[in-house]
Amino acid sequence: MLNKPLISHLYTADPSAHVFEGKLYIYPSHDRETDQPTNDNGDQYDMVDYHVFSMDDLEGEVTDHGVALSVEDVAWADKQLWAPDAAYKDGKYYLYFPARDKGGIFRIGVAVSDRPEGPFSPEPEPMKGSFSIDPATFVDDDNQAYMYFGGIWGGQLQNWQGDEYNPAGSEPEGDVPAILPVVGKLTDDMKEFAEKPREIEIVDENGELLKASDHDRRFFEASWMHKYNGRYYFSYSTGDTHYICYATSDNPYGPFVYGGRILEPVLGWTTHHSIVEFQDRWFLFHHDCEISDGVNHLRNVKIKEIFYDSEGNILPVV
Ligand code: FUB
Repeated sequence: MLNKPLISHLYTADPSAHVFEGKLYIYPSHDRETDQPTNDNGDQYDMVDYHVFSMDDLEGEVTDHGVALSVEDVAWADKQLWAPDAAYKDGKYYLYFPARDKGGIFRIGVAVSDRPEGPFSPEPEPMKGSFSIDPATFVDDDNQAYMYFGGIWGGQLQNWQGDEYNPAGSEPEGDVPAILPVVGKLTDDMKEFAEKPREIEIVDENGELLKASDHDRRFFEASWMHKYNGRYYFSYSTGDTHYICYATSDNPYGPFVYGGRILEPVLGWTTHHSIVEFQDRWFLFHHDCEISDGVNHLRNVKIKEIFYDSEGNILPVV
């Protein structure tokens, strides 16, 4: 299963992988053909539902559990079910997903199930205080959950550099600090933020915030959080330079020190991933556009094994 398209009967992308009940569960976006125009707004990413997939082990079959949530079942959402994530806490499974609301603004919703594969019942409103895209929910060893999120350009994070949505917002250029991703602690019932989401700092080896001009390293979208040997690893996509990078901290709020690249550019514009430990090995789930021969919005999920050195640095995927 390593390095090959994992699913070929549907287009799938943005895979969030988790181990639940001893199996690997994959929560990807479900790409589809569309008449929407291709632009920096991401209109071509015109998805309407999610399927959940599972694997008993890496060599076995991939089971498609069917539609777990549809946009037509989400009262507040208009369109564009983008990159989701899932979490388990206290006997329930939660699916977190971004979508444009009826006013065209990306918000983040939550849906609940008794089973990891769903179906998931959505809450009638988006999470209060949510904005932008790409939720990644991380449940720490003390059972406290956090959501990391945000994405610039089509993900609208540049429109939220203040408390209000500013349609004129744009990505800064030059020596000023880059736009930062956001984290918020979740409530015990996993349905709301327990605090106002705050920015997380990504700094270089001198402790300086990464600069807006540093497109090879600055955050663009695709947050993911995992823990390895007690350290917090925040990984993300650099968007227009197409890298998956990571930064580490001893605190879930950061600051995170830039650590390097995990994945070089793949076929297709977007790159988006998750990192999970399964059966004592570590895996990167990501996507490219192999099956569609390079159509940016028709992607397929792949798995690669990753390794750490003795100091906990993630070795670049070859
Ligand atoms: O799948 C739609 C968007 O493309 C995701 O939300 C981004 O991370 C990018 O992969």
